[in-house]
Amino acid sequence: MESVFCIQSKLNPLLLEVFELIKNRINSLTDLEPLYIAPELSKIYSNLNKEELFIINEFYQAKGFRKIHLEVAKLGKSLQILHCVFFPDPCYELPIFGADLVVNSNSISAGIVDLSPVGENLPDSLTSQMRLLKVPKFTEPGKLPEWGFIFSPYVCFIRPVDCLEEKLFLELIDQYLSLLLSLLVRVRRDETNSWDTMNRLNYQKRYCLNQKRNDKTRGILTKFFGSSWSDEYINKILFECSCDV
Ligand code: BLA
Repeated sequence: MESVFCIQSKLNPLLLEVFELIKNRINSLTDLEPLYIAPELSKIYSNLNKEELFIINEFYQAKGFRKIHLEVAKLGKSLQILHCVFFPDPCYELPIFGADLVVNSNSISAGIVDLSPVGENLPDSLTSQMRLLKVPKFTEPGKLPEWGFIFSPYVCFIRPVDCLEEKLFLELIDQYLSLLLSLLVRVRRDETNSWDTMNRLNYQKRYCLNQKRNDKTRGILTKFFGSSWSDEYINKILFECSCDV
């Protein structure tokens, strides 16, 4: 079976480190279970005109999370992507963890990580912890696109300029995951049909709708797979949110 381990020699070391780090966090979750995903969408591979394309998707469910998606993609010679979203179970007041790492010609062209709110603001206890984090001053911050209002004030969007900044970015991802998982231990579960639960689910839908406006993701997928495949992939795999609680 093709897995990240079989192709790791072809992947950027930072991307692999981020993958390992997130995977370890996922494995620490309570009641972890893999979620079914159609085989033609879990491992996508093609080798056209020496352009090697693969996408490996993993989906899980765990206490506090209705869906965790971890994806590694290599699209042609120069582009590699790590994409990860922890969609919370809306019964819990937990933010959405999202991370995107784009490797272009073996250097990181963009790194984005956030704990995004599922209400007007992040929970107060989380905000006070995030304020205490020593977020490094990266040399090249990115400018968020218009749909970026879905992110929290603590979103980190950068192009790391050297190994030190790459390491610092990796550590930040781990710190955000650590805060998320420590919050999970403290929050109580609300009723499925409570107003708070419904409201948080609506914010998840809004998050997905706006992520779908990312023309860079759509553009890259369309270039390699065509527009109807790309639309279906974005709607069904990356940012599907038709869920009932
Ligand atoms: C940017 N996303 C990008 C870029 C590419 C992709 C090529 C431009 C990088 C650059 O400027 O050098 C491509 N990302 C992908 C592809 C997939 C992917 C093909 O995940 C999946 C197969 N995107 C997310 C998540 C977040 C996110 C979870 O999927 C945030 C938590 C953010 N990506 C994000 C943002 C940008 C980006 C904010 C910058 C967009 C812009 O500058 O307009």
